[in-house]
Amino acid sequence: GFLINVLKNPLFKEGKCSTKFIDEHPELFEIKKSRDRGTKLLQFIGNIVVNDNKCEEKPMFEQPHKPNIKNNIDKIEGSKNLFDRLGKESYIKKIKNDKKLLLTDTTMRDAHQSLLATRFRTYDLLQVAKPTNEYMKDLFSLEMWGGATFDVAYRFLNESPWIRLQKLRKEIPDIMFQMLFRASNGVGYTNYPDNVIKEFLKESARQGIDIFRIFDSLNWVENMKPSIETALNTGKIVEASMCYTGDILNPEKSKYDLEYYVKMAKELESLGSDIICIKDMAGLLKPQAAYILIKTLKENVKTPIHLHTHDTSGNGVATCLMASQAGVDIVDGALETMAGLTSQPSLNAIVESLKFTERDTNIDLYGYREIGNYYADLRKIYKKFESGMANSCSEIYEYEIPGGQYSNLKPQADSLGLTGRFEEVKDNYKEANKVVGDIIKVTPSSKVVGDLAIFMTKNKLTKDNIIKEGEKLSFPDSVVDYCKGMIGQPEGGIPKDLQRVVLKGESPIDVRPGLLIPKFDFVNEKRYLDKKFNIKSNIRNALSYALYPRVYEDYLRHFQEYSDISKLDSEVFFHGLNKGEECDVEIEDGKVLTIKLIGIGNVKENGYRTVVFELNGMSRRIEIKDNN
Ligand code: 3PY
Ligand code: ZN
Repeated sequence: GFLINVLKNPLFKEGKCSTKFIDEHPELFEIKKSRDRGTKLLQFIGNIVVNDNKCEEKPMFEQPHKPNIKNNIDKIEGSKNLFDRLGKESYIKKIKNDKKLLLTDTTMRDAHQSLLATRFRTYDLLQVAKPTNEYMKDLFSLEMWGGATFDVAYRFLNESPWIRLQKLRKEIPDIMFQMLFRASNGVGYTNYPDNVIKEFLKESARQGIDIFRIFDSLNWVENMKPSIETALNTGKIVEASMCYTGDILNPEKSKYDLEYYVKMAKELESLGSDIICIKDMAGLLKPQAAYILIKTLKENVKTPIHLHTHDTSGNGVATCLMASQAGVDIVDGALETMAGLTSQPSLNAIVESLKFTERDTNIDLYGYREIGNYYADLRKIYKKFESGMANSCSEIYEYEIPGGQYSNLKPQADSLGLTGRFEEVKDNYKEANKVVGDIIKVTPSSKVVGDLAIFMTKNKLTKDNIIKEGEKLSFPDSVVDYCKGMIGQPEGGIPKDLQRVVLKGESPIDVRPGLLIPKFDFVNEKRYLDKKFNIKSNIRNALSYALYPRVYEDYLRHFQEYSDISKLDSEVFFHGLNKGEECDVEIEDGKVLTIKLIGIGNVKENGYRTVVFELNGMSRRIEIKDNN
């Protein structure tokens, strides 16, 4: 195509073509470029058709509901406009004085992280970004970034989380954006160099994050300090978090009692945190406990309090309502079609419950339902990522497994040869928690307990024999890291006898790991990426590489091989095409490729199949290796 276009070009025919010809006519390159992109997309789709669908019919889906936009939407000021207009201090004061309960919607982050293995693609979030901006202006914030979304975007969706942030920011200018940040673990699973953590926070603020929810997986405040300080320096809102575990009502669970949380909240306040968050990642905060905890915190700290919980037990809405009664300032919920089970409690239910009370949110649910209907349809396309959990589960109080991990632990156990032994793994999770010293369990400390539980199940270890039997065994990496002090220091310290059998002579650290990890060399690492991938890296490329070197290189390679697949709609992205079916792909503004699957050939001797497509009406044959 490219050559033919050049040859057919009248200037070329007249012999006026020199090497300059192409310089002056970049559109010819455009044709080549888009043809290349077309071929790459056909490769990508062909691969799904042959290898994922095994040449069989895929299910068909309806177009997700398009939210209806009324033209008489109340013109209220969005939280971001308000924050920008008032400045931080007055804005925080206003939150405190507000009678109404404020809400954060987690649909774009924790809800799909908890229900659909974090798989929502930017493409789908953008489809409802404008209605979200119009209808959900009265929210305190949208939690839409951070946590596992950063990793999953690159690793499984082959798209850039930075571009997600930029695009959503453009479409949703009026509502504050909130992210979840794992302090020195960033948006990863391990301690990173201090300079990576700092640059990450600064760049996230520049790209549009307004609120940083910062937690440490062991509630070790020392490990949170650099993040809190850097985030405060960006001028954005900092929500330092206390992860909730145990049960303040249960006298037998005395390690994490009311006093523990009050002390921690005061410490976080003294570090300058604008808001204190109670991060109940496993949904362990029972309604009455929420009332007592919030009432007591309100008597002891001046900052607003933001509650995050999960609905795993089915008590989520009740917990939010009791918290509201005790004076909590903000709670998290998810749109009802993405709420419940291991996700957040239903925002719609909370709004309805508070109508005609003194904490009435004054939210008109019409638009929320319109957007919710979109997600209900969308969720069908993502069905293969549902955990299969069909009902709420009050046994979570016993196991203390965080929402995201709960739905993941079974497949993880299955994949490690423990199919049918999930009950044992769960019991061992409880025992493993005792072995490591009854710790806070949230990414990444929850992995330590989960890995140890699986290890105990496989090796028939119990709490009572693990120290003796453990002498001969090498423990999972996460457990070794924990014992070394590389995840930080838990309340009460790491049990000494465990440390001894796990480390086998190696000495642990007791300082903040960030003090020992060498700085990341941004200049050199950028140079490396530029050379290897023929790109021009900016700070965001470098940060992604710093956090996930292997995953990020794989992403760049995938991009080179298949081009920008974030432009495909999710039905095609996850399920490919059926014979005779076509799709449009807008590869850039106004430039649309129409792709139609015509037929799939038999496997040839070389193991390949010829897949025939039409690309903008022209027949194209693509060779796809059949891996089945
Ligand atoms: C995360 O760290 O991703 C979490 O959601 C923890 O609860
Ligand atoms: Zn959560």
